[in-house]
Amino acid sequence: MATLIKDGMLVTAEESFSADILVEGEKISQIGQNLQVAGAEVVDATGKMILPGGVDPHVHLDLPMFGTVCSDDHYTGTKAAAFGGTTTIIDFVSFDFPTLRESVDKWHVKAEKAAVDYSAHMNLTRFDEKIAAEIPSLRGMGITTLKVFTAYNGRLRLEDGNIFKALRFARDNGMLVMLHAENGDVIETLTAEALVAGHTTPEWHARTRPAWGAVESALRAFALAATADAPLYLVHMNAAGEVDMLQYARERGLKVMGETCPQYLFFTEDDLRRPDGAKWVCSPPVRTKADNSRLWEGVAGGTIQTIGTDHCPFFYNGTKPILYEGKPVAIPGKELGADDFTKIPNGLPGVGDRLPILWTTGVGSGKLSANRFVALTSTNPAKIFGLYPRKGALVPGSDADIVIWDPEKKVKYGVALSHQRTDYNLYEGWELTGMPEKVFLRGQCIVDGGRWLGKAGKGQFLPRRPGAPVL
Ligand code: DUC
Ligand code: ZN
Ligand code: ZN
Repeated sequence: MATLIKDGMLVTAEESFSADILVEGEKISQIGQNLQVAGAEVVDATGKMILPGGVDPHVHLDLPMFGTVCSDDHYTGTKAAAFGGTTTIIDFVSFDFPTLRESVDKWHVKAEKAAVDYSAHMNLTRFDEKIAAEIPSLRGMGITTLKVFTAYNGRLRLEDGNIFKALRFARDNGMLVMLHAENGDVIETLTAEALVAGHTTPEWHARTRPAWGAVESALRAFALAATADAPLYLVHMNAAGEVDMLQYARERGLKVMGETCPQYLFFTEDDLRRPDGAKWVCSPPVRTKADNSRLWEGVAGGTIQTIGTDHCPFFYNGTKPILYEGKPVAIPGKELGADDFTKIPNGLPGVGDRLPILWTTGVGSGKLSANRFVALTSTNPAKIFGLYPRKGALVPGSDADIVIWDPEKKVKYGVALSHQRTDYNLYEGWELTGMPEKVFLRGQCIVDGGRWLGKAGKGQFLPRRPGAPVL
């Protein structure tokens, strides 16, 4: 079965041009002017833009934490992704079993109900000789990225010496280390003091995780990467100083890259001080308007390469069911921390919001060109994570992951439109112009306006190539 998408404006990371796209089977087979194909189903895209499906490089699904679990699993989260124009997500494997292999195998069982294509990063949260010897085998499992943490003392954190060793293993195996940059020692001290002083409210989540910890930890890790001659990718950048450090390191030729997330572009500690401030609790925390502005400069100016979401949703009130696909669902969430900010599950919904929110606030406001928008949300993540040009591209031979984007569509956005399985949306009531109209996954239309045509299990695991480029 062939589909011919006619007269749309193709938007890639490099250019925009009017053309027709022919999809045969799961692939784009031709792009050109006035294509005529007998028997093809024709989709008229006049007045619409044609984007490569979004690639979200930072998503958490079905992740147990804080005695509960994040409220989207691999089906509900990928369905929400699709409604927002994202057709590939990269999740994280928790290193919860004795070996990397067992941890990956267990993750595969949970992930196989995904409705869009998916891959995973490995959380490297323990390190010894035996684990080091197993790292090269991850390549055979299609996993070429290792996330390390300088925070979460006694749980997820690796000491600097082990991060340095991990960087060298990654270098020797064409893999990429990703860094969660915060200062675990400072957080431990400030949190203990805050609790003794009787501070319970969400704003203390941010006050005990200061921006300087992110800044010094980022620079420390860049120095380790330079010494190891290895690439490094800084996840969820949230502080102006991180952008400064990334720029400083890149200007000196270091192989370092960065990602931010929409929440760090819009929200501040003031949101944590609202009566419903727990909705904004995530780690690292949202910071100040000056941080928002510097991060915007970073994404617009090229210092930052990608925008992911760090999607890790919880209910605001997990005692009150919502209807999801006609059935009541309630999952314990932010209310767990009503009396203690350290018990608020730290994560936010966002996988479906990313493209609609960034289109209006970035492209609509003139901060980003449509091409830069595609680079940040699709092409660059596909390149950095070894999926390009199968993903992130509109060229013959690419997977036909295509978003027909209506740049004129106006909506009042919020929980009713977002499809994430939770009871709130950070962008409630925002007026947006520009939304996905149809979304294709490998040639199949899975979202058509408000209609869901996708299915659990239709997503494919994407093994990723080692040796991906540093952008
Ligand atoms: N880091 C993440 O990337 N996501 C959730 C929490 C965290 O610490
Ligand atoms: Zn993190
Ligand atoms: Zn994350």
